[in-house]
Amino acid sequence: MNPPQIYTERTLGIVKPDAMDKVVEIEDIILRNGFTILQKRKVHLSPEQASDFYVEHYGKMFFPSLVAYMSSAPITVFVLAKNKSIASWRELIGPTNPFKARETHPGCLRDTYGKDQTRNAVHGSDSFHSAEREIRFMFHDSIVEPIAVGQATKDY
Ligand code: RTP
Ligand code: MG
Repeated sequence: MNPPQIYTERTLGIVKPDAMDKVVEIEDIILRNGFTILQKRKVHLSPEQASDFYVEHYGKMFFPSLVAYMSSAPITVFVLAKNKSIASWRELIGPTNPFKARETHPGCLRDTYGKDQTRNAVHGSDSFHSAEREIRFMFHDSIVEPIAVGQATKDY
């Protein structure tokens, strides 16, 4: 008889360029909040890859600055697992705008590490569908042998 299989929800977390100097601190917060880190990778996206990743925002006013920012320097991407990880990670990172986050979710990651509306320190998938797409995008859908997107500057 096969052992029962238990699935835990996965999500994609990113430490964005402006918060890369705090990645160790942020990883510690991730673990203290009960997430398991299934995969981790440091990558430097090209502008084309950053555009593809954030394609849902194509045409919006902030799209060019978002793409320039996300391709400006390396980022660290995490596959995180936890019960209801998608909502739980979004709760931990807080609202998009760090100034708003400061008022409504004091102590959230964007309050603590965000600089402004673009440079807001962290990313979190917003649904099951985007989590699976984003994990595939960053890790080529392989849980064992992640394939870096763009220029991998370091493997962990
Ligand atoms: P993310 O996708 O990065 O987790 O952020 P989010 O869901 O909270 O916000 P979203 O609407 O998906 O926006 C994606 C990223 O675009 C930048 N942004 N800039 N008005 C602006 O200047 C503006 N609005 C959004 C942020 O970096 C945001 O996280
Ligand atoms: Mg989003």
